[in-house]
Amino acid sequence: MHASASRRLALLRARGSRSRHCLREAACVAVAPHFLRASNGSRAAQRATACTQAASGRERAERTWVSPDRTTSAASQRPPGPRRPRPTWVSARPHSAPRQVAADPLAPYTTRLPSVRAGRERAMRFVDEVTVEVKGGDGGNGAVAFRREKFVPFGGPSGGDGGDGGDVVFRADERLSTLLDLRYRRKLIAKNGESGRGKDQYGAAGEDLVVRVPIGTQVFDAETGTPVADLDANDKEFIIARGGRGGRGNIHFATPQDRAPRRAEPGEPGEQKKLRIELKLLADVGLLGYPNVGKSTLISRISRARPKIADYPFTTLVPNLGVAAIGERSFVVADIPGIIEGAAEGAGLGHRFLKHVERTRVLLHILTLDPDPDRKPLQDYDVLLNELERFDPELAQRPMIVAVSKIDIPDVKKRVSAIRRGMKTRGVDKVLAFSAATGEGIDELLHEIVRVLDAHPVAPTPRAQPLGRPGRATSELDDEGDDVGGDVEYVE
Ligand SMILES: Nc1nc2c(ncn2[C@@H]2O[C@H](COP(=O)(O)OP(=O)(O)OP(=O)(O)O)[C@@H](O)[C@H]2O)c(=O)[nH]1
Ligand SMILES: [Mg+2]
Repeated sequence: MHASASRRLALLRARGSRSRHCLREAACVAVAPHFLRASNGSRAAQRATACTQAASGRERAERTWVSPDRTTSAASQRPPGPRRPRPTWVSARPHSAPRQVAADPLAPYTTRLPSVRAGRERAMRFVDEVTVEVKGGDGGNGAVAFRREKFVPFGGPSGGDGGDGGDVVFRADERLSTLLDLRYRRKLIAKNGESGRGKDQYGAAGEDLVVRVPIGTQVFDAETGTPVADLDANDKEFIIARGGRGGRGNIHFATPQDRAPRRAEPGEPGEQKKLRIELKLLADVGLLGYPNVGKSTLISRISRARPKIADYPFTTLVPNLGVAAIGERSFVVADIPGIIEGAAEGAGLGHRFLKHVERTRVLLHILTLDPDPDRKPLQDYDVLLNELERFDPELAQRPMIVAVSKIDIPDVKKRVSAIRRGMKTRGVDKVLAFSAATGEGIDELLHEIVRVLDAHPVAPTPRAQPLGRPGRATSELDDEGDDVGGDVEYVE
C-alpha cells in the first residue's frame, strides 16, 4: 500500500473509526492524485470526507461520554488510579415515548399543494376489478392395502379412502373496501386431500381456502360472463371452486367373488375456473355531478366521511362511502369522482366509477353554477344524463333527486329559480337547493332522500343465487346404522 495511505489508515484507526468502508475510501483518497482530491466531483473524495467527519464526530462523542470498560481510543489512555464511578446514560427520551415534534405555529395557515403522486397512489390502492384463477384442492387417492397380521391369513383389504380436497370460499368482510389483496394473489388454490393409507386409514380432507372480500363483491365467470356469486352482506359465504372428492380405497371393492380387490379410486381433481371479480359499492344514495360541484363537501357535511375537498376538478379519485342520518333514519351515501362530457370515450376518469352507483336505490344529481362561462347548470344536467344513458340506460331511469349546491354564493342563489323553471321543462318538478358550507337546505335534502328511499325499497339489480355447500361423502348405513361397506353415496 502507498506510504501516505497507510499513514492515513493508521490515523483513522487511532481515531476509532470502525467502518472498513471508510478506511477503504480514505485509502483511495490518500493515493489519489492531487487534482482528484481537490475536485468536488470526486465521489470517493466526498465520501471519504464524510467518513472522516463522521469519525471525528464519533471521536468527539467518545470524549464527552466514555464508558470505563471500553478498550479503544481515549478510554485505553486513561491514567491509572481509582476508577471513576460508572457513568449512567440518561436518554433524553424514553424508548417507548413517542417522538416529540415541535408544533409548527404556522401549520393551520400553510396550504399544502395537492400531491398528484399521493392521489395516484391512493387511486391505485382502490382496486375494483381483478381476474383470478381459482382451483379447489384435488381429492386424495384411495389406497390399495391388505391387512397383514401374524396368525391372520387372508386379512382382507384395508386401503382407506382419500380425503376430499378443500374448497375455495369467498367471504364478505365489512372491514375491507378494496380488492387490492387479490391483485397480488392471482391464483387461489385450496389444499389437496390426503391419500388413504393401509390399516383402514382415511386421508384427511384438504383445508378450505377462505378469501375475504369487501361487501358488494360480485364474481363472474371470466369466459362466459355468467354471474357466480354476489357477496352483498357481511359474512356471506360462497363456495367459488369445490374441492375434488377423495377416491375410495380398496375396502369398498371387496365382493364375495373378489375378496382381495386390487382396485381403488383416484381422487377427483378440484374445480378450476377463471373468474372476474368486481367490486360495486353498496349504497342507498349515489352522488352524481360534474367535478367541483361539491359532492365531497356534501358527504363530509352529512356523514363522518372525510374525503379530500379542493377547488380543482377530480379531487376525488376513488369512491367514498358515508353513513348519513336524519332523525331515526340512516342511509349510506356514495361519493364518486366527477363525470364530464365524453366520459364514455374515457374523458376525465371515464365511466369507470359509475358502476359504484349502479346498485344504489336513488341518485342525487348535483348542479351548480360553474366559474367556467361555457358551462351552464341545465346543460350539465343534459350532458350527464346522456352519459348515464350511454353507460347503462337502466341507470338513467333510476329515481333521481336534483339539487342545486353552493346556494350561499349570491350568484348561485339568484339562478335557482331559473334552474327550477328549466328543469320543469325537462319533467323534473322538484329541485332542491342547499349549501354544504352553511348547512342551508341540508335537512330538507335529507328528508327528501328518505322519502324517495321509502318509495323505492327494493334493490334494483338482480342477485346471483348463492351456491350451496355440497354435502360431504357419507356411507350408506343399514337399518342398525352400521357401515355396510360397498358403494358410497355422495350427497349433493
Ligand atoms: N361556497 C361554497 N363552496 C363550496 C360548497 N360546497 C363545496 N364548495 C367548494 O367547492 C369546491 C369543490 O368541492 P368538492 O366537494 O371537492 O367538489 P367535488 O364535486 O367533490 O369535486 P370532485 O371531487 O373534483 O368531483 C371546494 O373548493 C369547496 O370548498 C358550498 O356549499 N359553498
Ligand atoms: Mg370530490
